[in-house]
Amino acid sequence: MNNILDSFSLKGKVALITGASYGIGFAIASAYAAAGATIVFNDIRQELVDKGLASYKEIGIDAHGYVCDVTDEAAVQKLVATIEKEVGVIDILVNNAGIIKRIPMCDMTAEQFRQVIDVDLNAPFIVSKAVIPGMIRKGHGKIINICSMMSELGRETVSAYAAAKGGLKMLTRNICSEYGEQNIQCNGIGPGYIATPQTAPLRERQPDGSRHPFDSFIVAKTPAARWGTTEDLMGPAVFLASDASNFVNGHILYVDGGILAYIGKQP
Ligand code: NAP
Ligand code: GCO
Repeated sequence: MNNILDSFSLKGKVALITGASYGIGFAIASAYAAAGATIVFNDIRQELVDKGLASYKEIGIDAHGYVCDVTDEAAVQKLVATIEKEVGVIDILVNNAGIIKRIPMCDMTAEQFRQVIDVDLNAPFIVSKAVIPGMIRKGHGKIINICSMMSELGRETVSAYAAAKGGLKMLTRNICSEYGEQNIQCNGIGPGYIATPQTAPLRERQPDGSRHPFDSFIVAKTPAARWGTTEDLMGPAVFLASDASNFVNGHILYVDGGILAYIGKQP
């Protein structure tokens, strides 16, 4: 048996991580680079791509960055063709780009609902559809969809986000079903509550200096009694992108500190 750690190597692989100028995508891309992959990322604005390129350079990663709105199918098709020409055929896709709107459902407009569905569910379909033909030509591929606690649970004010992330769980299972025979593994990562810009409003200190009630709530709901960090996601993401997971397909790997298993600490 060769060294089992070799099966976690991403050496020689091209990885596209969407929306990865910062946050969870940036952490996953950094982990992939450390495992040997060539990093490609996109973001919606040039200044964000430039910021991301500088951040990657700061940690010694020579990433390839492109401006692309993942909800724009023509732009995504063009992006993938450009990547294949300039970098190489994509071996690993992480559908990470995402937004959330925290609005009570009856106050949310249909347009606002559609915007969230567009980025968090339609876009993973669009990008996966653009990338899969290259993976089939190569004879292998890894697609990792960034799901959520809201792929399993609802909560007030996140109806669109929960609908999208629930749908993304089933899109993950369907890509597994449809392309498993072409040696494409499609899995999801379901992060718990992670300290990033997206959750900053849920953690900000109150005017009296006390913790945000939601901050205390999540700590009580998490056996690890803490928020997750983007670093907590790195190992699971490398596993799902590597040969070590070649017989793992259609699975949502929850990296949540145990939230889904726990009724929560008695107040
Ligand atoms: P974040 O800090 O808000 O970063 C999201 C990234 O996606 C940003 O770079 C954003 O760019 C980009 N993006 C948004 N819309 C885009 C579009 N149409 N085209 C291209 N890029 C776009 O979020 P995060 O916390 O890192 O979360 C990343 C993913 O993990 C999301 O799918 C999120 O739903 C999921 N997630 C997060 C948590 C958590 O607790 N943080 C937990 C579970 C799942 P802009 O800055 O221009 O918007
Ligand atoms: C919220 C949070 C969550 C996290 C994440 C949990 O408002 O409840 O933003 O949705 O982002 O998805 O897994």
